[in-house]
Amino acid sequence: MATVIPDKNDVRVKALQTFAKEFGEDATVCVCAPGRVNLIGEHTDYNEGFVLPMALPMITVIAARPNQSPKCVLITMSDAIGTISRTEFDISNRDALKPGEPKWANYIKGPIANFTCTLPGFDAVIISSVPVGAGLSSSAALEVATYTLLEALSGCRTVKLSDKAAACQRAEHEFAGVPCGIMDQFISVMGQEGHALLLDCRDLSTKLIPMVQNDYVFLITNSNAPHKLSTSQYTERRDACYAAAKKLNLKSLRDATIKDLDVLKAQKADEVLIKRARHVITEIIRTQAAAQALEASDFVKFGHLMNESHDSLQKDYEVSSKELDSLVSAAREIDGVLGSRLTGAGFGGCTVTLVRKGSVDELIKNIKQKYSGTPTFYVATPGPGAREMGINYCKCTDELH
Ligand code: NG1
Repeated sequence: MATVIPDKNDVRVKALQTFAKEFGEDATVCVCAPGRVNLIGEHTDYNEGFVLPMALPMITVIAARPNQSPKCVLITMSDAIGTISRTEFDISNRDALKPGEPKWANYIKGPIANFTCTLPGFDAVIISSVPVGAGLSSSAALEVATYTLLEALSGCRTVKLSDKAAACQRAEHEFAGVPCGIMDQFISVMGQEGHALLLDCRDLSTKLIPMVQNDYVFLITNSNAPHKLSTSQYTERRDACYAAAKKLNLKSLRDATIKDLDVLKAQKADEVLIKRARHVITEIIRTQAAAQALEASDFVKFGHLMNESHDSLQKDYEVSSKELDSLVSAAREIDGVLGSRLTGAGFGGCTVTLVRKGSVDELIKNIKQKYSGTPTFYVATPGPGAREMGINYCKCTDELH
């Protein structure tokens, strides 16, 4: 059986209740932002290519209240162990904000430093149902939830949603030290219930693709294997792409075609560089084809493209791991599975599998038998992007409703 994703209202009520308990008064604002799963289009966002993610029903919720001080007082509760962590910092001079300890607070400091309107000091409680370090964008969910909170507290709402995503991406670059593309923050801001989103990372144009009722679902499998060396390996991959584009005299690999691989070979470019470029060039083509297949409900084609994507990430981009490969091969053994691939940066984290609804239990059983670790499973349904939530809840009992 797949893990039951915590109900969004339960996460909201828990954040509001924890706020009242810890700060002795009620929160006046409550916001949330979702994690995401990328269906196809991996390591293409920082190459100005296409990506096809969807927002998840797993969310990060922040309950808050202005505190008439220049301070930001933050409390986060880790769902897994139920422990509370608290920190505070001064926001009267936001230019002076710097990343530091605890690390989780950097994902809040970053958006604060990148927010341009006047802000009051505030108390806040953060609770999340997005698994951390699983390639489901828990960091983007926290950055975008924070930015949404700042908009609500200041009344200064960003007109262009892509500007909001870009500010949160800058926060990730500057305060988490990860030179990521725009995908995670963008889908966390722009996700729409019942839809995947084709995003052109060059001009940030989008196309919503309805996930109509059908016989198939996307199953996310968390390997629960830690990311190893992911930031340095990520930077290395990104730099190889930039170097390949430079050799081809192109602004980015988005402008490259398959024929350019021969140009690189003729230039006697490093074999590794050619492999990295081949992944990106073919993945951009695959992602556009996959979006068309999804629109046409051609799931067989979509699954085939997912398989090709994984194989390219494994052999050419070399970001898979033995855990991810083992999950993918166990999935592909099942009859009702149309395609399976790693999702996110790789080096650990999750896979995503397109499977007939009636075969989900058999798929989970087979993975549990073949995989040496302890995986967790989620059926992914597309949820909405960041938003304000209500602050009312029943206070008649301490229990959740
Ligand atoms: P995850 O899997 O969330 O670490 C990373 C990047 C994305 C994108 C994908 C690969 C971060 C925060 N995000 O995602 O921008 O490049 O890898 O497609 O590093």
